Amino acid sequence: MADKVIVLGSEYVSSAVKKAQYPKDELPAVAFIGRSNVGKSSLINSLLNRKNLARTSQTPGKTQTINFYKVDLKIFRPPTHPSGVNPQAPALEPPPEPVLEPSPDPASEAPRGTVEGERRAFYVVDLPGYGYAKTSKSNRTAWLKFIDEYFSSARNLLFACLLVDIRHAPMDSDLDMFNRLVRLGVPVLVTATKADKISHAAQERQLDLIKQTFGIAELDVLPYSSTKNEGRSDLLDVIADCLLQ
Ligand SMILES: Nc1nc2c(ncn2[C@@H]2O[C@H](COP(=O)(O)OP(=O)(O)OP(=O)(O)O)[C@@H](O)[C@H]2O)c(=O)[nH]1
Ligand SMILES: [Mg+2]
Repeated sequence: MADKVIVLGSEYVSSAVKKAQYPKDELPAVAFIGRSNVGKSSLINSLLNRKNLARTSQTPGKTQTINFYKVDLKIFRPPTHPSGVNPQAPALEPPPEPVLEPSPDPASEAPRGTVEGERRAFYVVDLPGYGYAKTSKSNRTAWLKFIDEYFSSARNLLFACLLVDIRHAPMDSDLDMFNRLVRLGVPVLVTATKADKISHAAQERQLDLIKQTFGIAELDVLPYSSTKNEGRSDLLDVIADCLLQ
């Protein structure tokens, strides 16, 4: 389990409309997928502590290409006892995370004290949304082919973050996408966006409804607010744990 995760930097790398345009290196990746306008690009900006790295819009269908962002993390683990057990050692405090805008100078991030962080790089992949009402049927078919191509050929994909709006039950298109990912063997983390738009009590109710609709009682659904950065450290922890495995 990661103790603290710091985003050292992030940069746009490339956009793709076909496989030949995907980055050629072997870096691990986390892909973000969900209905148009659900908040994928906003969540990516929040996660990476950037205002405008991924382009957001009130008009659905903003993201039309597969966009790759390279991210550098520093991951701090709790100190482990040489015997392998982890006794109640006094906690070594990792440094607080600074506000990064734009990407900070990594040198200024050097941890203080004796805690050594591990650096890991990975891709954040912003995928175009589905369920956009104004899209034609042929566009939809092309979109599905495009997305299937990505998920069936993506190498080193850690997991897909499937975003649903916390205010609504997942729709058929969300269930289709979930099942598609499961069939392709892609691990899925369901994330409920725009959590700031409802009260904490309503969030609990909606999280239950989302689990029920996906039909998996033990499904972990992570609430997220991009405007308040809520859920950010949980999501960074999940990514860091996958990267360290
Ligand atoms: N209040 C609130 N608004 C949000 C949040 N996340 C996104 N929004 C708003 O929802 C709208 C859509 O956000 P985007 O991040 O562009 O959504 P997207 O899923 O990338 O959309 P497409 O690229 O069109 O598929 C924008 O107006 C955002 O400001 C959130 O956590 N809280
Ligand atoms: Mg987008």
